[in-house]
Amino acid sequence: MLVLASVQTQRITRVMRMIWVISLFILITTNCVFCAEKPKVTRNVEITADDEKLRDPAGYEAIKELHRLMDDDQSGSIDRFESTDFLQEDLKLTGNDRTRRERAFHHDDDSITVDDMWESWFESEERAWDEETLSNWLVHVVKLPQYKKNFIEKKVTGVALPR
Ligand SMILES: [Ca+2]
Repeated sequence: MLVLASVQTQRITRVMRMIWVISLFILITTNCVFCAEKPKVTRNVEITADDEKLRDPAGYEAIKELHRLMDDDQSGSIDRFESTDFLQEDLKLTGNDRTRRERAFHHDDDSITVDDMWESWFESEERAWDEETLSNWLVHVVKLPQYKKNFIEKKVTGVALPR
């Protein structure tokens, strides 16, 4: 009687194991077939200026420092008087060139905060410059061709400009 029960238990265990293996096989093959038919999903993730502060902390700190240099009274924003002063005294710009840059800097905003500056920089074409575009600017606009080789070797792109 005991032997019969033992044989029956072994049979049940074998059947259970077989059911488990078949279930596992079906699960794996079903998933594989499902995966093979599923197109690869590409997610379009939009990076905001706020996100980029965390991704490029050195760039954000550099913009903060530039803002601090222009914000003479350290009020937290650059007014038109401060930007004019910066363009005239520090950059030695006068006439139409100064007026054009002042308009481009302020647009309709009389007081530019750090985040305003950061957002402008984040959205600028220059920030997206690749190594070649940046080195061309260095040679033809800044007139420092002697540094082109260093910039290319260090793979400097537009993102690094304010640093
Ligand atoms: Ca100020």
